[in-house]
Amino acid sequence: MNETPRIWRCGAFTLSLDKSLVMGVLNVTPDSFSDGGDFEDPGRAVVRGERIVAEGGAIIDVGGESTRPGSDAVSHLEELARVRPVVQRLAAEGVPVSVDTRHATVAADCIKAGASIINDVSGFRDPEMVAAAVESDCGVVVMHMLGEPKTMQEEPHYTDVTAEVGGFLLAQAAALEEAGVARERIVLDPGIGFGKTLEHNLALLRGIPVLAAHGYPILIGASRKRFIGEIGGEKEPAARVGGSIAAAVEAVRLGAAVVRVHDVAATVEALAVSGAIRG
Ligand code: PMM
Repeated sequence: MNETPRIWRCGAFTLSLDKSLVMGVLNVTPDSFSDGGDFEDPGRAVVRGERIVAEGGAIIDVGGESTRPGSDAVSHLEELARVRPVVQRLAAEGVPVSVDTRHATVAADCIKAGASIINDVSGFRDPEMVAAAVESDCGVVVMHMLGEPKTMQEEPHYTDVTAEVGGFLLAQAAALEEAGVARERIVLDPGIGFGKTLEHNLALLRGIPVLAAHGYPILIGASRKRFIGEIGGEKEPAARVGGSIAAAVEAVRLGAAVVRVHDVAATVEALAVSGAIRG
């Protein structure tokens, strides 16, 4: 067991983890499950990114490929054309920008355009993604996903979900460190909803303290996800605000360092109050 670093090194930024960080979601896709189509136009996407920061978000996570269950992959060129102008303009404003991609060429080009973090939902399984991280000094988010988005929700099965997901994340982190990515650049994410049932998601959230005890900061992305609708009964993802805030507050209380959310202002306010109560 290791001491968790109190900082996250992300390119030019050294983010303090003494307080939890909110990462705001900016999907520049036509088909993401809760905000698909809203920010396809780069100008509107940049305005949304600026709003994330104004509302207290510490990081803007820009994604150009929907990874919702059943979604089709887009071409790397198409993905890059969506994200690059947005990354470039927001990074130029001096904000930490992360690029949510599974593709090394997209990651490398976005780093050149000013991104500070690679957020890889396939957990750096591709050696070229590892190389893209090694060749830069960006932060990395290593996320667990069972298989591929197209099929991941087809009867996902684990013998011990927390042990298996934790084992994968720790092995990937060790491989990244071995390749030359400093520990202080690495954040782990159990991948809520990525090949997981409601029970799997709850087990992973309850298991945050066990994963955090290994010494890497933890990121949780539960915002608006299907399991929140399953519990609360809300079918419309954008209306799952209460459940999303509850998940973010609980995740931080259990030890998450970063939460990835759509409803930035409400989450920042909730975390300020829950943090004050905890002292
Ligand atoms: N979830 C989505 C996309 N990217 N990245 C990380 N690190 N963790 C997540 O949980 C995650 C992610 C899917 O949600 P969206 O369609 O609302 O972006």
